[in-house]
Amino acid sequence: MTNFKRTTVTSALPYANGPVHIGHLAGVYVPADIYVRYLRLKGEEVLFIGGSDEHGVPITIKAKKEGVTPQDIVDRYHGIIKKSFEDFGITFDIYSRTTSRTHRELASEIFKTIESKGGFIEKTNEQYYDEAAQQFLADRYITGKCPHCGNENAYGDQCESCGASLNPTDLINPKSAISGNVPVMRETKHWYLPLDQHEAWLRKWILEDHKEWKPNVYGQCKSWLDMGLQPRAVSRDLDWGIPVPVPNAEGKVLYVWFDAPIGYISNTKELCDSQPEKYGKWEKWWKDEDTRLLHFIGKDNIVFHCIVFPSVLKAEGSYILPDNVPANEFLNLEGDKISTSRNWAVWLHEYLEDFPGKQDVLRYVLTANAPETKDNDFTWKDFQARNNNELVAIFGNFINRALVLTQKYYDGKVPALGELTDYDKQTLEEFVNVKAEVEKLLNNFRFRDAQKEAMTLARIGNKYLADTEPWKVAKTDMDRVATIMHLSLQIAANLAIAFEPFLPFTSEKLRTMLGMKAFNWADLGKIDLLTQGSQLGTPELLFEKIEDEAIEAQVQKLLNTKIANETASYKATPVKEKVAFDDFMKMDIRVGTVLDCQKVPKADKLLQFRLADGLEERTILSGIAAYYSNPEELIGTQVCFIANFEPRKLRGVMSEGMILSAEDADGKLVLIKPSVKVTNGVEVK
Ligand code: B3M
Ligand code: ZN
Repeated sequence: MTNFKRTTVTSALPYANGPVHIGHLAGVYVPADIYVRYLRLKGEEVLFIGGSDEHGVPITIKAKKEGVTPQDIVDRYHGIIKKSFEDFGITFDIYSRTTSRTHRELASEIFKTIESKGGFIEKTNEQYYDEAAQQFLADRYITGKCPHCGNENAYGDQCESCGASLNPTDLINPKSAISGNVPVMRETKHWYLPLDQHEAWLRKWILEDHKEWKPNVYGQCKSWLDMGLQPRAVSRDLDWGIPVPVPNAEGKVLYVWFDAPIGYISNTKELCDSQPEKYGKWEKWWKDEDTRLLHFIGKDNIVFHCIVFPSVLKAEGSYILPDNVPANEFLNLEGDKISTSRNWAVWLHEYLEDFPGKQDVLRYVLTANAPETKDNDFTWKDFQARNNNELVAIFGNFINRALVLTQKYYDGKVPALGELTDYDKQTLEEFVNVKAEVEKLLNNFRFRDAQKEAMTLARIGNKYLADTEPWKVAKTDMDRVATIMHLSLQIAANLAIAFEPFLPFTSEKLRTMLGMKAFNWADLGKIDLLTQGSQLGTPELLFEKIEDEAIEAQVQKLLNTKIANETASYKATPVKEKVAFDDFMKMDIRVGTVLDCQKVPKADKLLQFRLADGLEERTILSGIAAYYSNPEELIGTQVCFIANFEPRKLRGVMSEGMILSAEDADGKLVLIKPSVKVTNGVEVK
């Protein structure tokens, strides 16, 4: 859409069953916030809608685990999440929740409208029911054996061991997670949105009319559409959610993915109803053809925002459809998928405890590494490098020099602009292009490149000072210094504007330090932002170096998480009966070097070792062949063995001892080796 009057920006409503982490910020909230700040700076009419998604099964499961109510859970996390967003400068116009009355009413109303227009089909089918608990079981509430990998604790929707997505009826020996009983099949009725009936217009709308959508979004939609759409149930048998608002629907609630996106609308309504003079009627943000609707989401939500929700809106009949859905891929953490259940994450509230005041550093790094076109990795090393080499060494260094030199030579007053040299003109030319480039990138939701481009302003400034060397010129030509400092300060003022969307806290500090009043996007690129003679504030460092220790502490924290996870998933066997010291000393354990190692013919478990044992050589057979597919590779390594083990004949070969290995949690055997090379034949004590 090119001619629009206003923009409604939504960002995915996070589930209120845990705090938010860097993956959320990088994928959804920082890009949405950058975009909204940019539009506001341009003076456009824009609304930024957020909120918590407070229904759904994961919340009831968490509540059950903790022995509290679902309401307790969502109250707790709604507060934590809201605060994290505020702390990171995510400027929602409203951050509300899907348990609000406005939302319950609006979601019910939309359901009823669609229902009255015949937009749903009702179907009865059989589902698992727990007779003891007297309730139907959500997929997550049924566990059993995975038909693919044999994992005994697979869920009715997915096996977390092999990743297979499942139906509850696929499980072998299904059990109710509530009572532990074997569930029975019982008939139940549900409302379905017949997506198959929407397929034709969706195909045209997305595949023909929205070819400009990001390739990852367009591609996912296309593959869904090409597979053919099926009716989707929009109700569930559950006691947490919005009751299905029609007669004969006892015990049924709206499916969380039906009500959650409507939360965008309800939150808009809540805002507009409370401040009509400021925001106008809510309908103008959702029903006016001149309004452009944008959904910022992560890639796992694409189908719901591009196919399901638009079909709901279309079936209702009075709403606009999204103009674009700039979804991102995923951010990984130190090479591993971020996971709430495995605590593999950098939590926003914890980050701020460890790096107080450094919101912008994280915003910067997450944008510089944004998973815009493919999954990306966050590492603490990269975080440190970007802070130290880019924010400190380029941005911060330039600003600091510009301000400190102005302080030194001109008492902190903006000096007069004299005649421009060719080099000045050349610098200004480079600098003027930046605005158009940043804009073009922002308009195409390419935040990562946009920030990089904005950063060239700082590079230009830094280079300008390094090349013109005002501290040397000051010895001979103060008029020239005035011009250099004047231009540098104008570049600094431009940085405050260009970075407002990306690094709002820094931009604000810089604005104050430069004594600038409010500014807008149209000012970007100008070199008369500061007037001659105006007084600057006190120079302060914008960024500070992050030391190795701080980074090592973060890496260590993650390592501890890994160890804790491994310990939690492995139950060590009980310790055996005590042995006396003398008994232990009877064991003669020594170190030897592998001289040769081969598979024993016709014995698929055994490896035959030839060891240098410090005295002569000996042969030992060991049942570890399954774990070392290239036995030759063991030649030259040192192992530990029991030297006085009664020799025994295996497969016709005399085995003189026993090689020690550890049995890992998954049953795999690994050889025990000394941590550094030692002399063959030394004892292990
Ligand atoms: N709560 C899933 C998520 O947090 C879901 C998004 C709803 S957007 C309307 O990723
Ligand atoms: Zn499995």
